[in-house]
Amino acid sequence: MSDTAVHESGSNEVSRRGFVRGAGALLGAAALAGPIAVPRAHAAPSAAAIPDGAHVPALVVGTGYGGSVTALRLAQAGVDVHMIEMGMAWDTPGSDGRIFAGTTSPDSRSYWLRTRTKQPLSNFLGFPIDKDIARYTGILDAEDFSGITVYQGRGLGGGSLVNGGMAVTPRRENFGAILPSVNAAEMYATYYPRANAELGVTEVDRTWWENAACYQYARVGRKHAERSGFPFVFVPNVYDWDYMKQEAAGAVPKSALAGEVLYGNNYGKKSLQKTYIPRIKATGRVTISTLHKVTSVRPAPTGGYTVAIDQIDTGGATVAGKTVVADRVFFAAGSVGTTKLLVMLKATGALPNLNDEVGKGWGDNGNVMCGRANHLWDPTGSLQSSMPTAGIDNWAAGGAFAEVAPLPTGIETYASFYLSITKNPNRAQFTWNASAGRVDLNWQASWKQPSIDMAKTIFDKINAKEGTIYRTDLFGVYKIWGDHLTYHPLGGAVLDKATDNYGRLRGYSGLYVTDGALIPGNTSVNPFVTITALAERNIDNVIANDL
Ligand code: FAE
Repeated sequence: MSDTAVHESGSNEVSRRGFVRGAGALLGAAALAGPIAVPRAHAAPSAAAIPDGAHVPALVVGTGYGGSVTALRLAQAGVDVHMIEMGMAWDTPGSDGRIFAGTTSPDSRSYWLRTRTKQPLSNFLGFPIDKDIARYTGILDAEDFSGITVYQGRGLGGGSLVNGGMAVTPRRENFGAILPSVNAAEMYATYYPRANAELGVTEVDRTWWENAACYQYARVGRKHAERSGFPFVFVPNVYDWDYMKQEAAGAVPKSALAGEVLYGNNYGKKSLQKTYIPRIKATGRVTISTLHKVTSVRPAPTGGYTVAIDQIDTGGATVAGKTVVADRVFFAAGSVGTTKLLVMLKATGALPNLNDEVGKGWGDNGNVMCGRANHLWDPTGSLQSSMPTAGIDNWAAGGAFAEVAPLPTGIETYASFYLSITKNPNRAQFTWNASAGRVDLNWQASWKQPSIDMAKTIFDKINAKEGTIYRTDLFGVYKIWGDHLTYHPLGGAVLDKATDNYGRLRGYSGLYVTDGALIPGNTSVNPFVTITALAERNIDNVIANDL
């Protein structure tokens, strides 16, 4: 056996052993037992939960990016607003002293009304790592449709509670394909800068990054990208870098450096709970009802809209039904939440005048994941910050932008891991399934193939150059691609189609869409900065013309 062959098979063997240990770390002791004891976050009822029979000037459904922008600007314009959020407030520690569960030790706080975890990275060495948990209104929803699982944040702050904080403004030359009816000059001069400032977006200190142990995986990613001739780009994030430096120095409790992300960050990440939401509360004009779910919106006989709301408990059971009247309703329940509501309301006769574009134009932002097995001499580090800082940009040539992602197992895995955003052309439609009483999505599992092909334009080349191979143990038994999911649902009530060019729903005055449902399926990069900037643009127009 040649030297090289020894190294190559050695590398894989060490990797395999590493992953066995990693699986143990991820599984923890709880994997051996049944559902674990539950250090639940305390779920006090909202201090100012909306009363049955209330009449409000503006009701915002959902508290993610679109909803938070909308509530803040309406309140600043002098409008009283009520925000309705189906998830929890996430403001009170559980019995373990922490608000959020760790990534490697998921518990009931981690999943929305599931009795078993559904981890995006489901396997190690082919072994499934999911485990039983108690059913609870946890933070991450893995919502299953026939061909795809859509991950979404649940709670005050929506997706900002669970996301990786990557705050990326698309390249200007790509904007025309993302939102063709929107004035790009205005977005890049006014609304992207406004969104970035409000969200607290900054770039990592590159001098620190070059030597930080927790970004060794990213430096390996850079080396491999550059050796294959791909542009490696730093991307901004909303994490507090000074806090991360203190984590690395051991001076403060660890969050990103403890691998926290999917189930919430206890420290350091500037989610909406640290940016828009305190500003919303400071206006004194906004009340927020958590553990409240909007189930219906229909024209009220006296003008405005009758909104039906279920108040739920932490087991998901309805404890009270409320009916309120709102002069205006802003749908900000996320691409899936908003579209499901609108499709159901049109089909069941509550809002029959919505147009036929409702439900159409849904995409997965071309998400696909993969890992590569590195050589022994290319360790990616046992300490990995959960906040990505960089990506490989092959959008123009190959239709893929690959985030160099962490694999924060706490052990050396010799693996490089990537979440690619690709120019996947497929778009799905939501429809009402009357017999089942639910909204279906017609996404097909095979529609991910273009994404895989585009991601391969990067990783086949890197593997050939480095003499490395794909990991096959992360998503099943001998399965290379994480092609069963998306983190980035977009579309379903597309701007200038289901709505006018500013999010006013066609067919009804006083109804608006303000979230990711407006964006037709792809943003070429991670989406929340674009969702925020578009919401800022639209609400400016609504305040100027409708109020
Ligand atoms: P969203 O933030 O989903 O907020 C909708 C809210 O409405 C949620 O809080 C729901 O609980 C609530 N809701 C839904 N239905 C109802 C109802 N009927 N009644 C009351 N409330 C309701 O919407 N994006 C990036 O740009 N960078 C990243 O690094 C990144 N990483 C991600 C990692 C993960 C694991 C996930 C899941 C997502 C990630 N994203 C990332 C995507 C990003 O979080 C997402 O695009 C935005 O959160 C979508 O914002 P919206 O305002 O559309």
